[in-house]
Amino acid sequence: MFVLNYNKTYFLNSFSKINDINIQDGIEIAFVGYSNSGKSSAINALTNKKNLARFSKMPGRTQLINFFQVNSEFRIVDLPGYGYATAPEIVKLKWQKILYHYLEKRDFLKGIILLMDIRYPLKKLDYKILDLVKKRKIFFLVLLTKSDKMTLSQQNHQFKIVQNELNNFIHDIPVVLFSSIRKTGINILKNTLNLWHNSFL
Ligand SMILES: Nc1nc2c(ncn2[C@@H]2O[C@H](COP(=O)(O)OP(=O)(O)OP(=O)(O)O)[C@@H](O)[C@H]2O)c(=O)[nH]1
Ligand SMILES: [Mg+2]
Repeated sequence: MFVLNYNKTYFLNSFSKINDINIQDGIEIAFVGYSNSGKSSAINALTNKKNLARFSKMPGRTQLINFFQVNSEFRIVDLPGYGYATAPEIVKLKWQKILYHYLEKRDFLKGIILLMDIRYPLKKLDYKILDLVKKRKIFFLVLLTKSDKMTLSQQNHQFKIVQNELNNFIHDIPVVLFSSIRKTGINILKNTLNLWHNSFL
């Protein structure tokens, strides 16, 4: 099996409009989830970089579609979080539209990683992503982030609740307990991306 070297990932480009995206080859995997769910931190942890993807205590930090190149044909994409609570409604809706447009239409998108804060999983807009995954033939993985905020027994309890609920929706969705701080779940994330990448070789 070909193993990707995530440490070599570098920033490629950012776009604020779908039509501006001029990258037209290879495959890409998007990190999706509510604002503050830990997308940028997960990309930093995956790539072993402190600040490749910008993260912040201020929700709504990521405001562009950011592309990172892992190797010549494999990219990861950091998306703006949805549902940033205190953004003006019109800004929220604009970004949701851009996000769904990208997730629905982008041909090079072959996989979605849905990140949910383990304390607040399965909110309204997460279900919209599940709907979209059902419609598109696309790889899918769920990370329950910030697992370090809970005890192990709380984590396992929450894990089962989420897995059961997801199973009602789509069968056999892989769910992973994840923490960027403790690096929990990083190896599963890497192995999953390696498998996805290999399926296109
Ligand atoms: N305890 C803990 N905090 C985390 C973890 N991952 C991220 N955080 C914190 O959560 C906050 C948000 O993280 P980001 O990575 O910026 O979240 P994001 O999903 O990219 O947010 P947007 O760009 O606004 O969509 C930051 O303060 C991070 O330090 C984690 O695994 N554990
Ligand atoms: Mg971000």
